[in-house]
Amino acid sequence: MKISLVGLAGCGKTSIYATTFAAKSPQETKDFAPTVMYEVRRHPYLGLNVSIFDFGGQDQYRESYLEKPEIFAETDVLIPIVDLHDDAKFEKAKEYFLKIMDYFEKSGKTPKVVIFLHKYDTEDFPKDKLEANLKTAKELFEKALAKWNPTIQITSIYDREKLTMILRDILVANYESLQEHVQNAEKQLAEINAKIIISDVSGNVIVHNVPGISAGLQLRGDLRDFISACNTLRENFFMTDSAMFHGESEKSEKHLELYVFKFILTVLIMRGKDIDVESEQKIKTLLKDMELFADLVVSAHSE
Ligand SMILES: Nc1nc2c(ncn2[C@@H]2O[C@H](COP(=O)(O)OP(=O)(O)O)[C@@H](O)[C@H]2O)c(=O)[nH]1
Ligand SMILES: [Mg+2]
Repeated sequence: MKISLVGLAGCGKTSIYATTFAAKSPQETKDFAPTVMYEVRRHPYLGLNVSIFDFGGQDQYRESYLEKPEIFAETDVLIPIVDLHDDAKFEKAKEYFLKIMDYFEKSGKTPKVVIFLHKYDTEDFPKDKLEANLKTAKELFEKALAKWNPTIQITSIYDREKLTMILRDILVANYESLQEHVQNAEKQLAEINAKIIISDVSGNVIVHNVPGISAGLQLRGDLRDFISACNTLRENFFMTDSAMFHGESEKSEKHLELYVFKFILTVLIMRGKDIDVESEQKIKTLLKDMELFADLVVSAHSE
């Protein structure tokens, strides 16, 4: 799967990548150096190889991509990024996006387009100006790219939870019918009286109900290591596709269960000794659904 981030210099491409995929904090992006030419980062997600192309936005590089637009080829999802703090460049950004779309049209294969109206925050920026720019940008870019049925998202690295969920949905949408399971799980998790984290075996969080457990898509290091170790044992010791691990504290006050489904998906449950019957039942339903989810991911891979 190839995701291409495009936009003028300084619009926030590298920051979006860094705060979601690479566990960097929004503050750390402040002194990023401009991306030279383009950078490709590979990131496994649900057993799929995702390549994120970050196209440097300075004038000379933009020119060179447009001269050799083949580097955009095979893009599955194009994310044009608009800097809402810089309305003077809206027109220039529009021209650039249209030139890229022109290439896709000529190549006969257009990607899915998700426009990010980005920097929707008042970090060193006045609120009224921000709202005015949002309105202008929405109309301008929606109209300019209408032909390709874009989805529009309003984003900021300072609302990282939201940005992460938007990217997760883009990644999951690649597998048909998975979206529904993710939404289901989200609903179920809100109703269960236990801490639950659903992630892939590489520690990319898909859904959770534990505040502060992840930095963007990346699960906290200790839990990521635990999952990785269990997954290795599943493979080398149990030699099965799926396995379950159970731990508890000395006086059984706290319980921890890890389920690995189909060498791809994991469900980590942290709960107290006594859990209500209703939650118990909901956990069972959730596990069944996640088992099915894992099957769907595996079959999507073999297609
Ligand atoms: N206020 C605000 N600043 C951002 C946001 N995203 C990126 N930036 C800042 O914009 C500047 C340029 O970001 P960078 O990711 O290097 O832009 P790129 O040239 O498109 O890769 C950095 O100082 C970032 O901290 C955002 O959502 N809100
Ligand atoms: Mg950059």
